Amino acid sequence: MILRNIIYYFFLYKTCLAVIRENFKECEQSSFCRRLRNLKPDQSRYILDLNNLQVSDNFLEAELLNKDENITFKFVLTALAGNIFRIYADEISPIHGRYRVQGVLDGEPQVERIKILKQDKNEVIVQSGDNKAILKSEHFQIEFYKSENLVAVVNSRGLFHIEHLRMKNTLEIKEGEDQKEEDSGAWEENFKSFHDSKPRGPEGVGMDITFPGAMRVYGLPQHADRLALRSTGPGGIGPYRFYNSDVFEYILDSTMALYGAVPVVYAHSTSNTVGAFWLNSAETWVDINNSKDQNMVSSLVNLVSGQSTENKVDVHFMSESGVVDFFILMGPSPKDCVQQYTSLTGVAPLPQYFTLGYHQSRWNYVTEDDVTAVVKNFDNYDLPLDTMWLDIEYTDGKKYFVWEPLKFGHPDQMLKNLTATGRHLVVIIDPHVKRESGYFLHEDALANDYYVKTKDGNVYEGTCWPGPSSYPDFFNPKVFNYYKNLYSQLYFENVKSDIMIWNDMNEPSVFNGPEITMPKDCLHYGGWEHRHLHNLYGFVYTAITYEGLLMRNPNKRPFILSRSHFAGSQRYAAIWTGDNDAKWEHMAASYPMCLSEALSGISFCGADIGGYFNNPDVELLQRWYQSAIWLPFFRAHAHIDARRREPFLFEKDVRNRFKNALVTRYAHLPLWYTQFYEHERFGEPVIRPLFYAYPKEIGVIDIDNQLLLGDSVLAHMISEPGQSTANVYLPGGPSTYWYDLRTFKKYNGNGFTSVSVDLDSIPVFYKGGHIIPRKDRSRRASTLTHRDPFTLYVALDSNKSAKGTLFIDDNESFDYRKKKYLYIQFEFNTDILKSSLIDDTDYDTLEWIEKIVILGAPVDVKRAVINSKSLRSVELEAYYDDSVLNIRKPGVSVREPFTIKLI
Ligand code: NBV
Repeated sequence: MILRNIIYYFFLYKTCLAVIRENFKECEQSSFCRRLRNLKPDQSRYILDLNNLQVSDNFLEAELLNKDENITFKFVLTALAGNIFRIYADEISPIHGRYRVQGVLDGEPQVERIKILKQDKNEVIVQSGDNKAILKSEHFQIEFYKSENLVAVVNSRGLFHIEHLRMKNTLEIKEGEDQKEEDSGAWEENFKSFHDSKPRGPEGVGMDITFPGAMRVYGLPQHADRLALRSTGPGGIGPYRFYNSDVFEYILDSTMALYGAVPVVYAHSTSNTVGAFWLNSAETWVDINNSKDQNMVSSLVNLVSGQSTENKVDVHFMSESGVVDFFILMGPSPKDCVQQYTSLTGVAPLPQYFTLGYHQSRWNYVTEDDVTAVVKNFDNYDLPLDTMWLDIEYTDGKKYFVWEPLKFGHPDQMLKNLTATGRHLVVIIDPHVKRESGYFLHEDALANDYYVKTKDGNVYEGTCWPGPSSYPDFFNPKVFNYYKNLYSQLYFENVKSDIMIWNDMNEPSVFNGPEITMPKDCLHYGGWEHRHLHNLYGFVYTAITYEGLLMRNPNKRPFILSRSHFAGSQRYAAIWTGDNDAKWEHMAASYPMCLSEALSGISFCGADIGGYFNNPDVELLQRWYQSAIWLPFFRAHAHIDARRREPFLFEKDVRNRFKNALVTRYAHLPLWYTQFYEHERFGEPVIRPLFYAYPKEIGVIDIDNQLLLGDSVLAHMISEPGQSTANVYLPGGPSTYWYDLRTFKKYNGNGFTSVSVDLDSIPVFYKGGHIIPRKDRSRRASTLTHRDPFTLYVALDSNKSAKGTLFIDDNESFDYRKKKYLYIQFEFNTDILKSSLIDDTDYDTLEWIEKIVILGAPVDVKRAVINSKSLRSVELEAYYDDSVLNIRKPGVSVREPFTIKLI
């Protein structure tokens, strides 16, 4: 049976069939989703009892009565720092406590003062800063106002619901449940299984929120969908699902669950943005209803009757279990909302510099010699490369932490060879454990009771790559501690701080489990069922890896790539878009998918270049490299059956195009690095959709084939073969300048603009008003560029001015947190370029400024004069290349403030 499952799964992977849709549930097959989704709107069953309100400095508490069932719940509204409200609802003295998500918030959020403006039995008005919440007793509704404008209404359609064991209505529905739910724990079964015989469920929770005035809603990664979320039904595409799953060759334009879950939405109009974060780790479905979406029945009816509908978006969250813990991010801009969200769930710590370079992976580089040969070929053809990756075949029979002895018998030597040329190594570690006697991990787990259990209390056994496997219960603090230690022991001993980690299959993937994962009635630490915390399993696993790598070397910034993720994963890992396909559409999906993650806190995102399954044609592969250099995580990866496609394998002109893409990426690494530093410091995404930076511009709300790196670079993906022109949207209005990176030709931000394209590159623009720091000397690896000088690209705006920043430190340690860094500001006005240090810090670097390139430069400049403390006053050569002004060799250290005057 087990063997049959492995063969079946392997066969699927081998033959590259598209995802089997039937393996994964629709809402109708998830009984709680069906129940919550079928609630009749506008019949709120709840009353907020405002007669017995308890008010403190920061929150108010009241009882919430389900009047149909006569059950009361506890309700709390808290004001949080930075324009956030938190809504919490739970049972009062429950038989079994409900699961509360642990470890996702980056510490306890800071609270903010509230003031009660009005209070009677029907209504309470709460003020916090310029935000107001009006709580209405009847129908239980909360209206949220930003500066007197209504921006969100919680329970606007009366779909708020907390299922309760004692609810007769829910129990009636339960009797009609189909058997589908059984494999993931029919309630009846469940009732008997839990510690004592008292029943536990149903315990679904649902909440609806309406955003009046909203034109679009974004967020909710991970889905292979467009950036702007679509209306989901009824009768439409079905709700967006969160149930972290191993879906290979996933379908596009789909609301199906993928590997990660970040339940945050941003509702946006050209005058306001507001967000909502639903903190729940159980299976969750989200319905969207955009009043202006032509698929929606209501807007069609209005269209026919000639009425125009108001803009508004309704969102309905439905989870299988847990408490109601819901945050309203009051905006009012997209930037404010994202910063509010990252203030709750945290930011990514600055990654090591090399992790922003190029990563070369495939399943698998088969021997140590293979690894060496690939690197050598990169060198032979002068192609930059920072990191080699080893997939599962490097392990001894899929026993993680053990090297395959024949093909990978000298890992320390292999690593030394790599580091000698400035390269790095990442190896895969998956969470399933091979059930083989003698395997230390399995023996330890059995001896110490570390595994997840079945509902009957036996060790749970599933099937994964090694065959029969069990799954450590990472929620158990003992397991957490044991496992993190593995990273400083065992084979990592000799090669202590240099191997970084890739965590895969951590949804967790179980080949023979329901929906290719663990049954929902499996038991975890504390008696929680898998259903309660499924979406957190991969998150906790990466937290362990992060701590393990830190233990191994506390002063080296860990790098982890994780497939499964949840809100807050940015604190531990980069992610990627999983097993995509070598198709144009899959490449196109990489921009909206990573943009959606970036808005949801996870900036460090990429897609397998070339497509994981199948073989891309040469044009697609070129375009893929050209667009991927503008995504934060830059890795080529391929399935075991895909043909080798490393850039050096191609003929000269194609190879040169790969090289150009790689060199362009490497030239911009100082900018990427600075952006990541600023992400950590300010909580803004590293890559951004256009609406984020131009919230008032209506034309950008659906654009997701373009992205912004920080606020200075705009990239437009070429996602069709044979394209010779591109319709690029240049935002900002006529007085905004955009300089084409290929020609430095200046364009105005007049919206859609046709530009010509050839095979050599995709359209990329620098925004006028920005200074972009680059390292233009091409090297084999980023590590070898650390002493190289900078070139500053000064792209002038219509006022002849520009600004930019540059962050410099040792590129790998945490010393930047001890003031060992330089954070430099460059500013150009009319004819003077000035540098200054933003913070009172220092870092002893040899880097210097080699050249200044001014786009949109003043005419007739003859020369320039630099002034700095050590140089005093030195005359510099200035010359034009067409309209571009170059200043040669300022020769000043980046550490030293300077001014350069054009004469
Ligand atoms: O470890 C093998 C693969 C890996 O190459 C891929 O990137 C992951 O997404 N892994 C999934 C397991 C099986 C894939 C068919």
